[in-house]
Amino acid sequence: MDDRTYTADAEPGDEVTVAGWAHEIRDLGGIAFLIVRDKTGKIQVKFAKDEMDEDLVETGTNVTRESVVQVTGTVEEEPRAPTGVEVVPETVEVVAPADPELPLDPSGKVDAELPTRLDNRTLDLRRDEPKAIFEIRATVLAAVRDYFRGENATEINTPKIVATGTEGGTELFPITYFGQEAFMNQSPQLFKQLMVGSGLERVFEIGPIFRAEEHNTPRHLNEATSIDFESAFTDHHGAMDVCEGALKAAYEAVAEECADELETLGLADEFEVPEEAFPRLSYEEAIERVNATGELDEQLVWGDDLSTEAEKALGADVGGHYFITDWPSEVKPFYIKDHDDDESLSTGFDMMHPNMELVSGGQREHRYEQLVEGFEQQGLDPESFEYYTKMFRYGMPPHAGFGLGGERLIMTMLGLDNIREAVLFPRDRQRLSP
Ligand code: ATP
Ligand code: AMO
Repeated sequence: MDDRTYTADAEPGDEVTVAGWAHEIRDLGGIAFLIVRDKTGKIQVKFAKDEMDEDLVETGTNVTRESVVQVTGTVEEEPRAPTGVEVVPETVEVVAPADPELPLDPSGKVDAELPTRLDNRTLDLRRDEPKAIFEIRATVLAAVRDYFRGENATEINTPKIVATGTEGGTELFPITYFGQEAFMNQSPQLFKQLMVGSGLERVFEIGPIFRAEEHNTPRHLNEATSIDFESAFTDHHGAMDVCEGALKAAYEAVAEECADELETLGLADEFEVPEEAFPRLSYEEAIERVNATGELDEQLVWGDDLSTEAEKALGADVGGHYFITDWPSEVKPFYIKDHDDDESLSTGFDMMHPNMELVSGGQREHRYEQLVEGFEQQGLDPESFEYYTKMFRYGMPPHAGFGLGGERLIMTMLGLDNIREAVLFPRDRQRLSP
């Protein structure tokens, strides 16, 4: 099967072997068509009943939909065929027959609810739209990886089974590890920081994060893909520059390489690469602006986190991607550095899409004493983080970085209603398999 021809490459006059799925069988009496679908598209196979071997016609027209078939034959021009060409078959082989009853219709003629689609992802991804989402996702990840490499960052992989959490204790998944308490990692945060103090200096990781989220929502997953970046000798401004660059590189790659997929998703006309610099609003400006919209029942006061409603109101007001900088220190984690001239203000930032938060980041506390003090202030036991803090005693440079939610990036880029559309096999409260 290795020398098979993809349907998209079949040219008139070619002798081909095409392999794929029986997408549709149309019997018009004297003539019947089998539509074979593969990764690249579809091709019509023609059975002229009076002119062809009976067994061949029998096999080609009685195959059940979605069976795997392999057809050899000659490609001929045929203006009435959907792609302008068709295969006149010499052999048809049913390689793997499909049950006549399918749990979901890959032709898309019968709609299926998301849970049914997720239960049958293999069949679901035989449809053009879901397939397009994952082709775009792959393009985005490749573009971001290339962008970071262009920024002289080294790709790393850090442990997902860990001894301590970093992003808040209630969101941890506990596991047992040879009789010891352990957790699924919520973020590569501490490991990526440890690596900026190594000879690598500038690192990135694209990998899973695990969060026992309190809410079951259209934008939270219990296993998500985090795009993390961390660099020595930079501050939060430098991290925001790289963050903005990575996001724009992802959009540019999709615009350049995924025209067909965008067309499939009905986005060909509306897809826009963000060109302008993203506004950087301080937290203070952000809450003033939210309050000025008049959209909230209760005015925000200094120290409040932005609720979902507040994020929506501000997003609508700004109208594109933007940063919120200089958050109150108390709402940011221990590893975020405060401003030197005002300890109540942190260097933490978020990058927002008008509909939701995509990124958190900031400059990190690299000074040992202040770091340990920060643990104590947040009620964390510095001793259980000793593997991390002690490296701050051996020359830890100033550094900054961010974490970008991969699925939220795809979701906002493509206007998906549910983040689960951007994951092959989502993990949520109701879903542990497939
Ligand atoms: P963080 O980066 O702060 O850890 P996040 O990205 O998981 O958080 P968001 O998705 O931006 O958080 O959520 C913003 C706010 O909306 C949070 O305060 C969160 O608790 C709240 N929130 C999210 N989903 C719901 C929900 N279904 N019902 C009520 N509040 C929600
Ligand atoms: P934070 O917790 O804000 O920051 O996570 C960073 C980004 O990851 C995405 N994200 C999620 N996406 C889907 N489902 C979830 N449950 C989920 N949780 C997070 C969001 C979010 O903005 N260590 C810091 C990053 C840093 O400072 O470098 C962190 O994890 O898009």
